[in-house]
Amino acid sequence: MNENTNAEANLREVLSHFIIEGSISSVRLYGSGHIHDTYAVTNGTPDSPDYLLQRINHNVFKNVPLLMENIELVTRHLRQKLENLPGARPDEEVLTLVPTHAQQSFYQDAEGNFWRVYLLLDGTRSYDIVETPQQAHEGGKAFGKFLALLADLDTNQLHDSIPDFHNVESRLRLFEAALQRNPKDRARQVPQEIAFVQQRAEQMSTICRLGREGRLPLRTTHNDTKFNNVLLDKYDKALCVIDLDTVMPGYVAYDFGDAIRTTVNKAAEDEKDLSKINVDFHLFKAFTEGFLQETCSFLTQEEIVSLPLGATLLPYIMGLRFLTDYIDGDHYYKIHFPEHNLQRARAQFRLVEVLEANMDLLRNTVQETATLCK
Ligand code: NDG
Repeated sequence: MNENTNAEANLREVLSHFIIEGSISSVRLYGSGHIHDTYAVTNGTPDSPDYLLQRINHNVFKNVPLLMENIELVTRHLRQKLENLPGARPDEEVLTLVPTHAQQSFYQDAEGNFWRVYLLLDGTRSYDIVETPQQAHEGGKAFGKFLALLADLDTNQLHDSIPDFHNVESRLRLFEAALQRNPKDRARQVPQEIAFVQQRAEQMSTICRLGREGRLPLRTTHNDTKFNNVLLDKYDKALCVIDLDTVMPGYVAYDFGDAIRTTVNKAAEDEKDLSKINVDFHLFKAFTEGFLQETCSFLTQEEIVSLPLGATLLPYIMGLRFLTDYIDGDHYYKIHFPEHNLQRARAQFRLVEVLEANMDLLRNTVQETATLCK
């Protein structure tokens, strides 16, 4: 047996613990995620579904059973809400976990790896780069509706799958600690990036501070609203929000900001040529309109004001996390070449600068859109 057949045999063994219909014809690596190992499982039996198999990264998600409880809770809640919504298609609009024969939502193998299986949604696609305002608008609607449907879920029922995930003050402490350790002696290669982080540390803590003062409510937020976490159908209509691992209590500005980070910039998240990093304001406006259409009935005025702050905060946090991982020796994110995390950090920081330079425009667009839909 060569290595590939061996690997596929292992994956098929893992799949045999789940309630799978039909017979599998292939199992292949899938997607562009930085955290888990994801495989598309193709069914050889007509009219039987395809699946998505994931090996959950338990270095990142330290408590997988609690993580899976969150996902069960959230998918159940979304499904119930959609079942009562005229015209909704719960089977296509919510992820479906496939249980194991022991009726668990995950399987742990002898080596301690955790696995789960979802139904693969046929005929859908996601975009790493947004091409049209219509796509951006649909993405805004999808993430907005996600928040709206979960607005009545008691946040106390959710576990923090990664504590302090978007807490920038905590991220800054981890960064300073990595600088102190400096295990690969990389800190001296990046003085400009370090200065970039430190100059903005205070200002970027605004949302944290407002939250602490009780001026921004904690809600059930997605916390990883990269645009490619929305599945669109063949007409480019948003169907389903995926990657529910980080659904936790958070601030709405986090979801808005992370989605803007990946919607308005037509260059890649790790673009090397920083001159290509730009903000497309048509996409910003279209996303904002879709998002507020679904959320402005329940967002407070202070939350609306916080949205443009989220738009600069999230690329800042991502750049900070990429840079921390680079300094620390690349333990967290999958990298595809040695300086990948540094390149990612630089691209994110460039995006922060472009967004900062256009802050007035972002604020006006958000405010005008909110006024129209109130
Ligand atoms: C991963 C990260 C997310 C980040 C993204 C960058 C986790 C669990 O990569 O935070 O925005 O592309 O760390 N997820 O999805």
